[in-house]
Amino acid sequence: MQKITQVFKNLGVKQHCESVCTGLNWIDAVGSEHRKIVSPTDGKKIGEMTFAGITEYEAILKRAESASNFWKQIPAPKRGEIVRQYGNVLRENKEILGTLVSYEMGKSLQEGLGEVQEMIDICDYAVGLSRQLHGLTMHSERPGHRMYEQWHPLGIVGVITSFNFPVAVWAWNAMIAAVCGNVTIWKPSEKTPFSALACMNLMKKVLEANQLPEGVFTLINGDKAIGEMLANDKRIALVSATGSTAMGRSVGKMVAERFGKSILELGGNNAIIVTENASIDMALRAIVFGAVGTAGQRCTTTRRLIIHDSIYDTLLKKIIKIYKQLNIGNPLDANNHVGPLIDEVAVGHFLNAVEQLKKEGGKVLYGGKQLKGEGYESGCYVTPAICEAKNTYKIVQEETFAPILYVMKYKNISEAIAMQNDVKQGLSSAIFSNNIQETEVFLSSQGSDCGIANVNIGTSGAEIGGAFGGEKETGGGRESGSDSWKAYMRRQTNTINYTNNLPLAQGIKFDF
Ligand code: UN1
Repeated sequence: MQKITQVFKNLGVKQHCESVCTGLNWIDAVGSEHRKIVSPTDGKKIGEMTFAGITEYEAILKRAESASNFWKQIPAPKRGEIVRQYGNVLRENKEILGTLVSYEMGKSLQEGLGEVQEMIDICDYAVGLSRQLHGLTMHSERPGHRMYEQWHPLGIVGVITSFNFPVAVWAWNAMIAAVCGNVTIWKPSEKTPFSALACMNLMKKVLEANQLPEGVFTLINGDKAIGEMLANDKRIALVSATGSTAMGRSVGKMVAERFGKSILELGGNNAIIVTENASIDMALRAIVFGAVGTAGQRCTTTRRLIIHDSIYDTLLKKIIKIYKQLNIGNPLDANNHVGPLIDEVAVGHFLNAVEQLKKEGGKVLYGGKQLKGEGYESGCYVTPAICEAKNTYKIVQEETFAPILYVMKYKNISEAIAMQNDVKQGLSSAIFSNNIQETEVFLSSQGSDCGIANVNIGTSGAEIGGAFGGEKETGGGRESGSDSWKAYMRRQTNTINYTNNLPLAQGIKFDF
């Protein structure tokens, strides 16, 4: 516990926050709510956080509006310089920020550090991007005319993030949005407000050193009501929301109603296909990390395993053997592989899913229980489950945010791909095979229908350089790398006439 207290101190995070953070200075909270935040790691109180209401929201919006006018006029490479400095601050504080993430959220320290590394990576990416916000030039059909397109900032971007990646997903959005000339207002999960506060405290160092105005990056700790304010607010040009499909459906509707833009990164129901031509040892590592990493609480978690019937029994035996060796416990202890679920409500969902699976005719092959006793006082620890199931079961069709791996058999590759695609979600997918015909079919237009399709790599742990997101009920948005930045800007087509005539396009005659 001593170590955690020191972490808070070093990050400048007060464990009793009575005002709302705006990146640089604080706004006093008027009549707002205090929330007790508890760590799933040990069940102990982390601290108390003030959650913003409409008064603080309006104050923050005003700051963001005036910062937006300033920030969009700063040249993009200079905006990149601010992001570069933030990346360096993160490098210096990787260990302590990773520790706080691990303690507050419950993911293993390795994964907490990995999450901060993901922030550093996106900073590097955004710095380079700040000199590459390219538009195209086109040939005009009219003589003496030039056509090109340019990309302008949107203004204010709202970022709603989930508890499972309490810091990295904000960075994917905020760093790209920043080099694109936008200011951001971040509403983190109400379950992990302290990690968010720590990110903003680190940002404060950069804002102060560069004498930037209030409001370029802001944080508003609050609950659903604040998310709805962002979604309904015409002043917010883009809302990027990560979370459940139910949340995305509601946010998406509100934003669409006012013709705002949205990026939705929602639920996944990701499968790995293991064919008879797979390297089993490689597949094993990917399956186990994909299914139990972050205690099954990644949107990219491996939830379904589709195994060729000729290797089904052998592979399952090996997976169960590894599950038996997994150490479950305090995520800050480097010996443990699996930490807790975020809270006891999540444990309830886990246990209910296992029960429902049994009712539908499925079989629990391993795990599926809540852990009790010494080290498990928070009530949030479970043994990851391996369950024999059919893809058509109602429970298999749903995303349960917990470590449950549904295993099923297939006979031919087209059947396996059809099973992989036969869910509502479309985020991540993978095939393990050394047979090029199988892997190419999987990647073809007849193959996986997901936003991410991997070969001999698991479903989770995507790198920031690619566009991240998925199809169907995953929401269709793309964040992070590739050309995802385009969603954070508005495109303008410019046609310039450098002659003394005014010819009309499409050859239209209009003489008088
Ligand atoms: C998420 O779970 O919302 O691909 C994001 C991964 C991580 C990001 C997951 N890089 O597993």
